[in-house]
Amino acid sequence: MTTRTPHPALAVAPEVAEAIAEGRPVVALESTIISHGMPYPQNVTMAREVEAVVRDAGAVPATIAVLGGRPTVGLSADELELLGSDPGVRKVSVRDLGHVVATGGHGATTVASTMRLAGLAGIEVFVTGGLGGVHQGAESSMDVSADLTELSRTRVAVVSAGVKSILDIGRTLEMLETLGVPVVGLATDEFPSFFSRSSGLPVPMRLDTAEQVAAMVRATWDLGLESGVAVANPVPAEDEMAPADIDDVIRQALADADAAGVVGKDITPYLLGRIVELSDGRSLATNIALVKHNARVGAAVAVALAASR
Ligand code: PSU
Ligand code: MN
Repeated sequence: MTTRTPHPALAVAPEVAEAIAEGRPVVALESTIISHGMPYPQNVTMAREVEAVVRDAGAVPATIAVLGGRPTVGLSADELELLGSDPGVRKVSVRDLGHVVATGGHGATTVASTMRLAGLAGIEVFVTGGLGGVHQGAESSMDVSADLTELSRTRVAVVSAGVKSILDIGRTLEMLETLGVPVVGLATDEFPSFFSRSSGLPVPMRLDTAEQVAAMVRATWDLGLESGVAVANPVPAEDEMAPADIDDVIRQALADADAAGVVGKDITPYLLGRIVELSDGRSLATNIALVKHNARVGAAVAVALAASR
């Protein structure tokens, strides 16, 4: 495989651009998790620590956002601080990219838009916390995250801890199958539900090492398939929450969203914020731990992928 040149509309940090050009391992990181997924200041601390984890594992971190209308790959400490603290930062999925660029705004990118920008930069691996998916009640609301369609059309491997049960996990897996997205459990037979290692649903396929995942990703793309690969990496046992504890919190958060009439792009940020409040911060500790674990695994996949080029 040849190295790629980033799309000219992107501002790529020099360290990241150099690593991409030389085919060294790079890991993309999203910014909606910073701006709309966790409270300040823990969000900024998390963002910095996750970058450090990626570095320690031998890869270059590239957090992605839109800053002053410019899609930016690889952020400074000040830029992470801005994303974590400025209430004017918009939540930007794929459909919002042209608007935020043309109006010169700041945007925090979701899994979908981070994937797309990572792909345009030539980055093959992306680490996040949880994927968006099919919302509960989607059979009438039709609220299905663009994360799923993006996984079907952009060649980036995405390491997550599965999806939260704020979503309909079973329907999310069905939709991923329909879209032709490979979902591989890393050292697990069960698809993880973010806060917990279990969901009651099997993963469609399983691998046990980062090297095996890298080989599968390479094989997928060598066949000419255009899809991403969803790598489901369960939260470490010592950090997981008991399903009984988190289930009550999520049920309450969903009821509150319903009562408040929250819909559309606001629903996921609303639920994430409510879960932190209702769990007295317990869920936040688990969230941060699983993102760091994903960063270690994602960096290992990126290292193995770079070695296979
Ligand atoms: N799920 C989480 N944490 C998150 C998100 C989802 O557990 O931070 C964010 C991600 O950025 C994801 C987005 O891509 O929410 C999905 O939003 P929507 O459902 O509006 O597509
Ligand atoms: Mn939605």
